[in-house]
Amino acid sequence: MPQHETIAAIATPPGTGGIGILRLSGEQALAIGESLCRNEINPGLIQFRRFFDAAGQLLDHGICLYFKAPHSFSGEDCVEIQAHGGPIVLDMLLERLCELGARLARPGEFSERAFLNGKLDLTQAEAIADLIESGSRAASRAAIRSLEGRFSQQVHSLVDEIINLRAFIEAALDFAEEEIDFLENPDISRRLDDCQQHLENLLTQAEQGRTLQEGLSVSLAGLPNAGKSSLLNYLAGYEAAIVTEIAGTTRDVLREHISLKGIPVKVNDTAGLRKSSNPVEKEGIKRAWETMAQSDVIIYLVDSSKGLTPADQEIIDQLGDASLQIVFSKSDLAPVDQHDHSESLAISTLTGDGMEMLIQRITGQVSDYNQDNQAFMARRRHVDALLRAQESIQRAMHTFNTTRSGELMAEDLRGAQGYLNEITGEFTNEDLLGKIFSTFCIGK
Ligand SMILES: Nc1nc2c(ncn2[C@@H]2O[C@H](COP(=O)(O)OP(=O)(O)OP(=O)(O)O)[C@@H](O)[C@H]2O)c(=O)[nH]1
Ligand SMILES: [Mg+2]
Repeated sequence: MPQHETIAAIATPPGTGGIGILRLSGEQALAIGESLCRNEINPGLIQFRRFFDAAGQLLDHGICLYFKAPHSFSGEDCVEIQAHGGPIVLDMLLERLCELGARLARPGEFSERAFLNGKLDLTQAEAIADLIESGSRAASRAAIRSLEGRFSQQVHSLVDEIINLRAFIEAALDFAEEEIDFLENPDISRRLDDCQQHLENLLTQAEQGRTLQEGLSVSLAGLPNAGKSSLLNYLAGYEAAIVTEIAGTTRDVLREHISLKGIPVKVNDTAGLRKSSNPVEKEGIKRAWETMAQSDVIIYLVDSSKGLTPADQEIIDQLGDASLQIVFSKSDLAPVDQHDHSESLAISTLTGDGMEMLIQRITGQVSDYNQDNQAFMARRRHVDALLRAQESIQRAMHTFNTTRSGELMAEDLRGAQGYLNEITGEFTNEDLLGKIFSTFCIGK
């Protein structure tokens, strides 16, 4: 990785604003910044400077900050130039920085350098992007906790636990004759159990963090005319979907990103489920099933005025999953106590009846967790790595309970450790880094 190049970017978003910020990072940052100003820039000071083009013509004036390595975001020499926030003036300044020897930064390159220089680990770098892009307050709070290192600390303490256990088992291998005695030690079983338990807790938290990052995916399902599109519109707060009294109105899956109690939620309105010979409707129903299969929560709407019909029951049986919530719609048309499904909820998009409760149920798990100030941001990649680590620990436990081969156990523990290290980035390849940082914004 040629880190000797000095990179430059406009760090503020495109468009006009009071202030626009340019950043430089690398060995030549100070020299380039000083050439732009035709003046000194000193560390630890906020200095007013004029910015000039190659011909010595004034382009703008503003403030310069110099962060001397390693005391900067990227760990390299960094100069920050605060100019006026117009796209043309910022472009001219950036062009001048490039004439002076900087090259345009790739997306996320400042963060990538911060990672490579050990200023941040990988989860923290990812948390910066997640904080910038967070779609809700809960997500934003979780991201800052990850950035502060809460997730990484837990991963590190789990890695330490595994390293200690590995050291114990590998010591037994070094004294092959005594291996049996060592491995008879009940302490190993207890420590494997502890690892497994801690890993499981971390996995639950990471799943929650992933939900906050990606948004909870909720599908609205039911027979035609059950009131799915009306519910989508109610939750979205505008007429996102067409609502008519004609059964089979919705065909395509409609997706709305909303925030419920500070939790990002993706609501999918789907085609009413029924047997149909219309090819368009058939395709819609196929997509409805696919969407349901991929969602975290399915809200199955039953029209209160019709009650739970055999057709409903057939679909519910087919869905048969814990993430299913049965909700009686149009409660204004039929009193709630007409049906004896005590656990189900009754709502009306007309009167707003039951809506607060429904929102509570949708967000319940995630928000309870978030209220304890426990949640941290996590991504699918982290969850996958934790799952692989869990498999390895389970294999080690199985070996302990069966053949008790120290070598196999040590191998699986080494595997688990590797997967956990992938999360924080101690153990990564360039492809993964490229993939992660390329999704960042330019200037970060
Ligand atoms: N009284 C009453 N009518 C409702 C309520 N919700 C929906 N409706 C009516 O029920 C009919 C069907 O509503 P939709 O929201 O289009 O139902 P859907 O489940 O999306 O139907 P499809 O797209 O055909 O599957 C419309 O005439 C709505 O006005 C409600 O809470 N109360
Ligand atoms: Mg509809």
